[in-house]
Amino acid sequence: MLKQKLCIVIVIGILLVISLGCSGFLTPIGWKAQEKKDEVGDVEIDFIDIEEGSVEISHSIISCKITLRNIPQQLKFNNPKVGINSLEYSWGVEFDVNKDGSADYGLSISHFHDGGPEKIGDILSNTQKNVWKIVGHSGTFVTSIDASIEGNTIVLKAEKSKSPDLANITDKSKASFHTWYNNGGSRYSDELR
Ligand SMILES: [Ca+2]
Ligand SMILES: [Ca+2]
Repeated sequence: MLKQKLCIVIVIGILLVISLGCSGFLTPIGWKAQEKKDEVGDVEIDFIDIEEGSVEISHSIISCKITLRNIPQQLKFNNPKVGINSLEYSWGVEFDVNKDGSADYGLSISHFHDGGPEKIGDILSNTQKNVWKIVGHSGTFVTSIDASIEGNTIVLKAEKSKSPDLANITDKSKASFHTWYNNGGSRYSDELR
């Protein structure tokens, strides 16, 4: 009877060691999260005020989260006071991949005044969702991304298989978070580096 109990204890012990050992192996290689917090209330406009940013990058996906003070259900787009083709809204993450202090790629959702009439709508239906390659002050289109909104958090996801360029963005790339709003009279932005 004592031997049986001892056997059970040993078996449970072995199972525990195996399960703890395996959990380490289950973490995907190269999967490291960068998380940063920003001052709250440093920008007047709540949907521009970054509270927190995080990125998770694996060999197959780049996943970014930007938490704002508030995300309204609807916003105004194509404000007549904003110039046509001017950037009206943007929420995004930039990556410095060669660590020279300037960004090389950006994932963002943004809206440029498209010349259409002023309209009210939700952020996701009225924004383009892209990865840009940044050179100097201009960006060239790389590929499109998936975007969703969970509460006050904007989630941006890029599948690395969609462009060979995306392999350059790794868990060693330095991420910074940016927002932008131009109401035609004032420009608001927040930055978390
Ligand atoms: Ca902030
Ligand atoms: Ca750079």
